[in-house]
Amino acid sequence: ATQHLIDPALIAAENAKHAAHLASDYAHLGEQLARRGLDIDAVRAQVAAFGVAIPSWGVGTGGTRFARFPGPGEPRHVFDKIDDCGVIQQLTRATPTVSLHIPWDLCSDWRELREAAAARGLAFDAMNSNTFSDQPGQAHSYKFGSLSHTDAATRAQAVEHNLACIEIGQQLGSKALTVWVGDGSNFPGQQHFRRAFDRYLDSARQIYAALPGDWRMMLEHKICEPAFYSTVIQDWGSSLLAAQTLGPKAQCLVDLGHHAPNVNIELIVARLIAAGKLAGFHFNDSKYGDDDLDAGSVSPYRLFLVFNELVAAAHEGVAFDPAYMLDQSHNVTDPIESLMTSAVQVQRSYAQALLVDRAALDAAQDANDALTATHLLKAAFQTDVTPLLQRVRADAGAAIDPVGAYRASGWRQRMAAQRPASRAGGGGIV
Ligand code: LRH
Ligand code: MN
Ligand code: MN
Repeated sequence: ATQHLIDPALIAAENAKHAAHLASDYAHLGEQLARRGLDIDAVRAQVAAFGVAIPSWGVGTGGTRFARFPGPGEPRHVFDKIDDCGVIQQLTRATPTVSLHIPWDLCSDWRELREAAAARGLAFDAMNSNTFSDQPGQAHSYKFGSLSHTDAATRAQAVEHNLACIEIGQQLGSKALTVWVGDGSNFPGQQHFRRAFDRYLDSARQIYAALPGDWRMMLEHKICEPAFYSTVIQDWGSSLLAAQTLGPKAQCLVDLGHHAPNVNIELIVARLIAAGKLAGFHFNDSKYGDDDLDAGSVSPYRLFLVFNELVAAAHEGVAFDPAYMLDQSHNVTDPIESLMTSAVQVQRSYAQALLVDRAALDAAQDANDALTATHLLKAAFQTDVTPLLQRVRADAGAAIDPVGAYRASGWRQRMAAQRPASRAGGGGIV
């Protein structure tokens, strides 16, 4: 049975305050969409079926290389993190899974964790390995790399860690391993580019060989950081090369913040879909680099354009199954509020993309009518789908206004009293 972390009566009372407005706003939006030949209830059903995974490391305060300012009531361990994720899921019903990071989320009883999560309506998405920071007592340092290290014993240790992550994931019902490595170099000449990539492939092959039959290996690229001159898997080109070399279970994961500013991410998404190699996403937003800001907080149109590619491919019958995850870090907001906001934003972008008139867009593209084509996208993006999202939540027993209900619930204050401040929290650098 589901354990309610937030009193359902409180959610119902909060929702009652908005119910009358929601009914008329939804009816009005339905009328607008009907005029455009769209059935609001059909769109609502698609949005209701959509979910995005919460990163376990997101429920703590992240911090930067310069400082971390812990917030009150931060999770002390993975069970606390699951509670916070459960709150996010209860209030949004848009986040049915959690993505764990090992060893940040190590615990002594995985069965107990799986049961605790299930009781909060949560299952486990991709496992994330960490060979980008050293753990206490570790035999070999990752200072100069992990899967691509020049030293064979260091590479073997990094491979071993990934195998351990797969094993944990199997106990949790996960079906994927996400591998991001910080390997690279800081100075021209420091690293032999081709040899480093070959060593990476050799290590990745060993991980790939240990994947259970129904698992995927998601290769996550990132332009830089911590290596600031060259990175081994720096972009989707290297990622795709690696995924193609490894085999069909290896695919490329797109973290939106892992590109140079102004890179056309939606085009990368289209290319990966066409290659059958789109693993999924880490959603976040950024102004400069891997800023890990809330999804759509800086460039909501870009997020919409990514979803436009996904919806177009699905509409055209392309078979693909991307994993949707958030990956963000919070320095100035309550992590639960930010994660709920991002989940709703991702849902919003998906809903907007469902409103694009595909037949009209095809016709405009074929006729080289650039203005009409771009207006068709804008028409969808500029539609305020808020009532539709609110209705999806209300129908699912979630909060019409998740942040409002969360604040009214006093969850953070309760946790501040129950969870004494500790050094735990964000989990480290993200
Ligand atoms: C790397 C990254 C990757 C890590 C996470 C903590 O910047 O995006 O996904 O696992 O941050
Ligand atoms: Mn990421
Ligand atoms: Mn990142």
